[in-house]
Formats: sequence, C-alpha cells, structure tokens
Amino acid sequence: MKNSVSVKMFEEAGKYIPGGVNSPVRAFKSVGLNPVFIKSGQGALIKDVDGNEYIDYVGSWGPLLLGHLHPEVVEAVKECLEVGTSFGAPTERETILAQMIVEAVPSVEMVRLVSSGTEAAMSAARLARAYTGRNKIVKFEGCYHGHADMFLIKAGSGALTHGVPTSPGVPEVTAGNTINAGFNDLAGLERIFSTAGEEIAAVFVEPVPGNMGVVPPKPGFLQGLRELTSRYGSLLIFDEVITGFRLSYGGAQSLFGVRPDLTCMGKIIGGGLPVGAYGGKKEIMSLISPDGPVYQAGTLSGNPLAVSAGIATLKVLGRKDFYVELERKSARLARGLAGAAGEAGREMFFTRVGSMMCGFFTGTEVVDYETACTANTGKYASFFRRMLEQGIYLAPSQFEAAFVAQAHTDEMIDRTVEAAVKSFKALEE
Ligand code: KE4
Repeated sequence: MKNSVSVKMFEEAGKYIPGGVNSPVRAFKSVGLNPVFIKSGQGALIKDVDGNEYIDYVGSWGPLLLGHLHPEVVEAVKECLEVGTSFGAPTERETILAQMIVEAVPSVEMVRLVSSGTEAAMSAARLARAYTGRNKIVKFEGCYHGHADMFLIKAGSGALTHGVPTSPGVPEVTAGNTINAGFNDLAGLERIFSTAGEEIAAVFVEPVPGNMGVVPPKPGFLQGLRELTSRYGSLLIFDEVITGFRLSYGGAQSLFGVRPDLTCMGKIIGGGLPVGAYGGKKEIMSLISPDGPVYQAGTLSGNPLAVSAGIATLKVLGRKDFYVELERKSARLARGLAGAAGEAGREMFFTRVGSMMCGFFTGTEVVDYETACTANTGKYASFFRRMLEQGIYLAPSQFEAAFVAQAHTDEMIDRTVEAAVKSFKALEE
C-alpha cells in the first residue's frame, strides 16, 4: 500500500503541530503506523493523499451518520454561505436546531448550543454544581467526556489508547472532586453514594460507552442510576455526544426509556461541522446566563454554517425507516464479522448497540473498563493494519467504536467481511 505522501506530510506536520495531529487518536500510534492523510470523502468512502481508497467506519469519530458530503447537507451549507458564516448575533437557524433537539430528545426542554462535546460536558458539570450546590462529580472508568480537567481521570478514548488515562496537569484539588466508579457496577455506586451521596452534584455516564470500545449497559443499570441519583438529589447527566441521534432519533435515553436531568450532545447534531449542545429541564437550564447566574459563552456557539449542516442532517434522520435500514445494515456487518472470526477460530468478544460496535480481542466478557483492558491491543493493531491494506478504515484503537453510516451499502459490508476473514486468518498468533 503506497503511503509515501502521507509519510512526508506527517513529517511536515510534526514540525508545527504536537505529534503531527490536532487530536491524539488520529496519530495511529497504538496501531504502529504512519497515519494516513485524507484527501477527500464521498458517502462511505474516503481517499488518502496516496490515492488509496477506504470504506470508512470512523465517520469522523461519529458525526457522519449520513456519510461524507450528503447532498442535502452540502446544499444547506452552500445556502448559508450565500448569506454569511458567523455573526456573533442570534440567527433563526439556531432556534430551528434547538427546537428540533427539544422535540426529539425526551428529557430536553431547553438547550444551549456550543462548539464541541467537551464544551457541552464541562458546561453541564458547572451547571449541575451550581444547581445542587455540591462539588463532586461521578464518572465511570473508561468513559470519556471530552478533555476538561475534571474528566481526565481514568478517562477513555485517546487517554486510554495512549496509556495516560489520568492526565498530568490536572490539579489534585480538581481530581479530588472527581469520583470514578465501575461501569455496570450498581452495587459499587450504591456504596459510593452511601458515603458521599450528599456531596455528589452529578453522575456523568455515556449511556452506551464508546470510548473503551463499545460496552452495552447491563439491563437495569441505567434505570438504577436514575433511581439512585434521584434518591440523593444528584443530577443524572447522559453524555450522548456519540449516542445522540445515533441510537435512535431520541438517542439512548429514548431507546432505554431513562430520562436524565441533563444531556450532552455533539457530533451528529453538527453533521460534520462543529456543534455541541447541553440541555435538560427548564428549571435547571434557566440558571444559565443571561437568564441566570451560571456563566457559559462562546464566540462561535450556534455558528450558522455548522447549525445549517446539523439541521439538514436531523431532517434526514427524522424520515420514516431511517433507523430501520441502519439497523439492518449494522446487524449484517456485526453478523459477518462474528462469522469471520469464528471461521478463523479467533477468540473475540463482540459488542453492538445499533450502528456502534466493537470487536474485542479477548475471550473475556467485556462489561467495564477492567474487562475491556483484557483485550490484546497488539492483535487489534495487527488486524487494523491488515484491514487497512485491504481498503477498510477502522478506528486506529481497540478502545473506540466502529460506526455504520446510511451511506454504507450491502456490497461494502460484504467486502468488509471478506477482508475480515483474511485478516483474522492472517493474524500472527
Ligand atoms: P469533542 O470535544 O471531541 O467534540 O467531544 C468530546 C466527547 C465527549 N463525549 C463523548 C462520549 C465523546 O466520545 C467525545 C469525543 N469522542 C472522541 C472519540 N471517541 C473524539 C475523537 C477525538 O478525540 O479526536
């Protein structure tokens, strides 16, 4: 596989940008390769600067549920470009997107648009602390809520991939207000609440974690979080930056029938442009400036261009049978990959919820951070390299998700499965 141009570009990038990338997970470090520099995308395909073409299961890490350059998204952005890109003043488009989110997501009565999932999560944490008058935040090991200090304690995603789940630079006093719990361990959380419940402002959870690989919640776990937080007067905050509008039009909360107090969103609601959001009960959101005293702001918050892409994306998602077809394709891929591993006699643990899935290179049932870490990351890296050589672009880390998009065709999925059969068989022992 030719990669000389990517290699040259990576060297050049490294002169000006730390690690040559603007986000660590892109560096391909854990899969031992020079990252490919992407030249273009179209539908479910991407092309790198050496002319290699790939079927894309990263989808910009989740935003591109429709695939690259969906015509309606392109049209909406072009239409906005006719009138401007950013004004730092209210525009009707922001109200339209906000209304679509409020009408789609069961627990969200009001929503504030920001520019990233990180901003959404850090703002929701500040709001929860102000609303409850408490300081402590509970998160789950292996979950990732963006890179605000308070969340970089045993975090997932790139923090886990690069082996530094607790980042230097986070003051002790900050870390002291973050309590880590075990995902799917309700009894453990009960114990935490029995000692610190009165100090806990909020429990943050990815309802279906996608940052330690994909780890489905055990039956009753999310409902248990709802009951426990209500009992102690703490807020339940769903981080639906990945699951929002992916697992259903109402997100994971709609799929599982659990209503959090606040919800963080991002990725899909921007349709590939920078949009984040946090929202919830009016009673809580009304504390946000300028209505209330809790400050949060952003030069490009609700940016018209980005919001236009988000509106166009949600319009497509809201159409009849969108999720039915997405589920059919996702199940086809998952079935095929499991069959491929079986045919090669590979010991794997596969997980899937809707169009987000993961194959762990372990024989252990993966239910949390600890069991996710039993995965053989060396085997994952070898599998990744072989798939890349065959034109299949997976997440360059065992601790991420593979995403199916509307643009994936049955033919692409079958081609992916064929490549997986060869890759599983060729893995070094
Ligand atoms: P951003 O700040 O990257 O927009 O969102 C942070 C975030 C918050 N919550 C969840 C559940 C997330 O998954 C993320 C970001 N996800 C990672 C990959 N899993 C983004 C990729 C990257 O860091 O480059």
